[in-house]
Amino acid sequence: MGDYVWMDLKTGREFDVPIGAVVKLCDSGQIQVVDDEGNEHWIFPHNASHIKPMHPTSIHGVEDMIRLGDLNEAGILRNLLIRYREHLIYTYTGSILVAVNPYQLLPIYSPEQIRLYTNKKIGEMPPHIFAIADNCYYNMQRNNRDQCCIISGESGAGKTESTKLILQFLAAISGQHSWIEQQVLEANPILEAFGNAKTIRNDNSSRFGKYIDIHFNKRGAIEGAKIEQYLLEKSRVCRQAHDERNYHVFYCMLKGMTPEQKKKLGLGKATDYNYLAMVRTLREILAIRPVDHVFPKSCLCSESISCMLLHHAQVDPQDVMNCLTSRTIITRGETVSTPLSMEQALDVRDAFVKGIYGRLFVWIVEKINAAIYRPPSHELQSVRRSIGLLDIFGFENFTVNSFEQLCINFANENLQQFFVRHVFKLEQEEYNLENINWQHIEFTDNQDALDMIAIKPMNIISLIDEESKFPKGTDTTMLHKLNSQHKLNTNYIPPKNNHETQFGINHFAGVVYYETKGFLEKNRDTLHGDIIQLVHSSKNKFIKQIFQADVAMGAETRKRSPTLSSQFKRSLELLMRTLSGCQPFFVRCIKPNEYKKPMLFDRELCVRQLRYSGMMETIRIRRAGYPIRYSFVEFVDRYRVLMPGVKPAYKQGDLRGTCQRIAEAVLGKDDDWQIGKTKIFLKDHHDMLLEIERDKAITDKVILIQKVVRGFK
Ligand code: AD9
Ligand code: MG
Repeated sequence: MGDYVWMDLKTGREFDVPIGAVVKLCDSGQIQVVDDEGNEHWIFPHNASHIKPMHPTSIHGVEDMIRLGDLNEAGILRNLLIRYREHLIYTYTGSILVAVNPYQLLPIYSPEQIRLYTNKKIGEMPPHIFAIADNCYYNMQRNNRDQCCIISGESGAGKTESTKLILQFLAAISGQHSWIEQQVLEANPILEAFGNAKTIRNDNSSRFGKYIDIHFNKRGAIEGAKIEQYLLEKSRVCRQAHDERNYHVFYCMLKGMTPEQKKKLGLGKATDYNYLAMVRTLREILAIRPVDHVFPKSCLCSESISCMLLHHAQVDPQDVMNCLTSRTIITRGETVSTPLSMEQALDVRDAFVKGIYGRLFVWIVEKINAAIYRPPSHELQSVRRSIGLLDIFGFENFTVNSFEQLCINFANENLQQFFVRHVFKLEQEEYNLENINWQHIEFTDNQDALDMIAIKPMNIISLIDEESKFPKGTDTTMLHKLNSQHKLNTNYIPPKNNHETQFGINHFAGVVYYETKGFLEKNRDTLHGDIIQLVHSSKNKFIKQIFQADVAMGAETRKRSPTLSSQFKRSLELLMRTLSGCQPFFVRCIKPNEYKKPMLFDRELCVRQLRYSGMMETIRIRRAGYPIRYSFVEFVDRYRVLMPGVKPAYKQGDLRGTCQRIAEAVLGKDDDWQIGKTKIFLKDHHDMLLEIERDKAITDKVILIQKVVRGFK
């Protein structure tokens, strides 16, 4: 009675795994159990195989999942569940942090908590995002290497909140309370106002990716930062899916400005604006607006955005009208103006608005960087170190997915590959190279999917790109090309018939179907020459400034300018290169339910995320593996203080032997560490023990020196 068991209901559903239960009653061979969700079950003798005893570590849970006795999905899931119920949202897998979104403010981020986590080894304190931040900082100084923290998880899982917490911690412990730290922290609300919006997945969804690189001087104080932004979702400015919203800034302005400020800017209330009131399609616009014969001019005119343009962009009203209702084409050296259809006119208007907003966002980030970034002086370059925090838009799979989702999911494939490469591939390669005892651990590799999307010749991105540059290319011809190239690839799902306009990709996090309508237009991302001309004629300095590059380019160069996907691909490649040069930390955010509710743990939703992120294999490799390694020189020089009489590495004849002697003396001969050809391989707890002993030894030495000095006096 009271024993804990695993109960496998054998439902056969893909994401259903055994659930924990406690035995309440045993009566004439029948057993009554209550499962973790409070449901009662009677188990009859013929079903006895459905229950199995639970390992003691699973009963109350463990802080580090590599200690789990039940190393299976059910064990991992229950561990997170029982901790979550006690508001213990953080759990380690070695040094990888798993964070389950609490959807409520927990009292665990106070200045007192920051103090408690400062200068501690991982494992000394309960798991926490602050411990990761502290370790990043400590490693940066100890190893004199740049660090990065890769925060992943699907939309709404808690990446942005985690990023802000790490930033808060670093700003606090860098200890200056300087103007620059303040500026770095205050950049966030501005970025979120312009780049975040409510989606069905997340009330504060980041619609752009960001990499914040925080720079530290040699004393470890923040001396500046630089923000790199990736691919803001511009289409949201004009159109939002049902139950979603435009960027926060619009509502903030309308709600937060004084009546005088609003009057000055000619602003009304949110419902006055189609762009904010979620009017989605032309048909819907027509449904609420009776079409009189002067459409589209009057419609466009009544659009607040056109009024705003006249008001703020300071352009000739007639020029605006011409620009939105007709198009100038040069044929055989003659300039001809052709009228636009209603639909085309609305598209031009939307393209202009997206063009303004996209450039405005880039300008804001540049402005922030101008305030927080200090270019390194030549001699400083070698001493400056940095911690980079990566917070990109999470994996997305909506009912309808478009070009934006393809880019977002492509970025997530890249991150997953970075994780796989770092945690599984490079790790095991090194064990083999160093010839230590090692049993290979299998893992799911998403390289094939990534190859198909963006790496191998004729990949999906390059085909979309090629078709975008081809003047006669359409979304349909693009889909044909994708099909003929990839229809046999297991990661590609072709349309079911000739009428269907969507294709699917088997991503590491699940299959996503992409609606191809509008793909090329979005990828080309060009503004018609008439619009650029209009901007050129503007008397508003700001508008002119943000379009400066476009005006300077000239029509022909503009046509050949890189597409969105090729720019994005390039910036992702640069990002991956930056990350590869750093020591990485990983934070895996888990979204516990789809309702943004506290204390609600949807087991199937969670197991799905744990499965695709490779958590099982991660625990396995972290448990069996040796995450800490030093070259013999590094090890001897760092820990010789623990063995009286050991000379510095450069004076050693047998470095390997000296390493072995130190490790045997401090860690014990039979403990699970190994010596390879050029390095010593350790577990996290070995590192902690060595560091604690080293701290003690150094402190003892300092005390001794002080005594001697005092003796002299
Ligand atoms: V997206 O890919 O940008 O759509 P994120 O960034 O993963 O997504 P975000 O950090 O914005 O998710 O978290 C979503 C919401 O969860 C937040 O607005 C908070 O309400 C909530 N959240 C996340 N983490 C925490 C936390 N540590 N404490 C309290 C949290 N609430
Ligand atoms: Mg976010």
